[in-house]
Amino acid sequence: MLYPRESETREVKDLSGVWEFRVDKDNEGYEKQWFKKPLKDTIPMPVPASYNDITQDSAIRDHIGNVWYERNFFIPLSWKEKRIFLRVGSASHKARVWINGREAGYHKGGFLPFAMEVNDLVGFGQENRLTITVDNILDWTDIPPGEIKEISNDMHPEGYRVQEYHFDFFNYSGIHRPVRLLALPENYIDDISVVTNIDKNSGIISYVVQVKGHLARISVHLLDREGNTLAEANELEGKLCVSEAHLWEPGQPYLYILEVKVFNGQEKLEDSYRLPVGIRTVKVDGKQFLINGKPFYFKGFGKHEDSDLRGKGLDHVINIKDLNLLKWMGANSFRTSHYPYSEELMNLADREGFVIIDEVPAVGLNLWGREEKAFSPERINEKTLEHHLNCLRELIQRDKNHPCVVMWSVANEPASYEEGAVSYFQKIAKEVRNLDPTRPITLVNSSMPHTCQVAQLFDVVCVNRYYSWYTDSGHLELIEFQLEKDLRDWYEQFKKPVFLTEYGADTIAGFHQDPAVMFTEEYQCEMLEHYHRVLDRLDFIIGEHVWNFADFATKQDIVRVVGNKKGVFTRQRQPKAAAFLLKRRWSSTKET
Ligand code: GCB
Repeated sequence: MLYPRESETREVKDLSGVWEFRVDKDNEGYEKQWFKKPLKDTIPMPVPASYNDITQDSAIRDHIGNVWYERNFFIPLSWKEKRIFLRVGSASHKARVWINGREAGYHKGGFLPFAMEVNDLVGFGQENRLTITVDNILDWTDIPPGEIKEISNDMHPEGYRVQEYHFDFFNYSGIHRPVRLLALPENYIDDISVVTNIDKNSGIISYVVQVKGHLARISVHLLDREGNTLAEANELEGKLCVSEAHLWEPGQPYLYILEVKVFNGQEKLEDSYRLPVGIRTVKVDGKQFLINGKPFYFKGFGKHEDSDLRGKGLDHVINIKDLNLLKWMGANSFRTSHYPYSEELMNLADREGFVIIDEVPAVGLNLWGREEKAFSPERINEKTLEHHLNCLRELIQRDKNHPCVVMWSVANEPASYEEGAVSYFQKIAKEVRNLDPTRPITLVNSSMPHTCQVAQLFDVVCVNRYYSWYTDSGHLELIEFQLEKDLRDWYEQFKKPVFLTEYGADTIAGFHQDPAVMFTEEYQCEMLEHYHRVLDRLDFIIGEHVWNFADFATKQDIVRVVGNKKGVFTRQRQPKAAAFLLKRRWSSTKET
């Protein structure tokens, strides 16, 4: 389903606001059918937001299992002839939806939207009750995966359980993105796909429209920013050509509008949808990553959706501030590490000209030093693969039309050295290429070139490296020798462009020492300088993404000091010294 946009034929009602909320601490809600009657004993909870940091109760912050959200709504009488959908932007990680006590739908996967048609469940001229149960438990059938550990009663009189997971961010939970009601016409535009190409000075837009129901006629217009029609067509599928096209360029984006209208037999307008379209091409060629035929060098960060109080909840203030900070530093790109970000952010990136590596939530597919294998029937198995493939399908369906997305990342740091990873990622790579033959694909690696079994399946070698941090801690002087050898080995072995997708140091803002020691602002700066000297010597490097843009929350751990502090900005988005170093570097190098 297309992103909810209003038009003369479509209405969108945003249900964001204060909802009723109850934690199901004894896991009894389903059995006691809490969905049948208005929820009792509730507290107010904002939507969208993670619920974890909103109250003063650590049991809510650390809750494992179901929570219940509820609110009432009206359906306008004017929607009588409409098809009514409920669309949830994201709920982490599994959600069951009830309307007036009847089940409306279920979705698994915490970072992608889902929608359901609800005409049969809602009433007109009455208040309707919407209940959403959100479950944050992760097991090996999920991405990201997790494990529930039951701790026996020799550790606690009643025993207790913990949610384990092998990824480095707090398992924020709840309804993270807007919940919306949509009113669509009986016969409506269900999907649009565009692929763009460039031929000399002309832009070519190949499009396919899918309509639900009947239609007598379709009109497709390509509009420029001023609303002038530049090209038009009357088929469900076709090509539009713009001469002297304005391209969507990193930092200089131009967005056209593809205006699609469908009419019935009486020439009455049934539905219309306006899709922003950027004309651009992407390609990997030898040692280079080309955007619009020109070599592009990625400068930026691995990020997180993470901020004080909101956790992973959509926040326009944070999103726009972050993009402004990226611009201020001369960054041109980021990776949606380690899960798909909100559609609202993707729309902003299109508009502001940021280049994105779009990642599925396949993080933590690794047991880090444990003897057992991660890719094995008891852990990452056929069921995980099925869900992983499904997330990729949903992600590509959601983001295929965004010019900002130039590459799909199918996983972050899986156990790619295990034999079992090979057939797993063969299936993943095959499916992604099948779904989108137009974009390069990658897998972000922490393995070494001689141990990785899967890099040959992908177009770009992405590697995360922590020399002088997790290895040889404190030894800045070893970085250059080790990193250079490592990166050269990757290139020699796979003959593909290499991208340093993570490098960084935990840095507590305000800690200083000279000569530098770990955790000080001086150390973060010096470390980056060593890495940069190597990157500048190698012609097969296509990008540098510092880890991380801002400090972020993690689970409590002896190696984390109130979260991961590798941010170049604090969690409140104030710069550490490294921000100025990166600003100098990125503002002075050429755009590509
Ligand atoms: C990594 C992971 C990232 C972590 C980072 C770190 O390799 O990809 O999720 O946060 O290291 O800081 O340890």
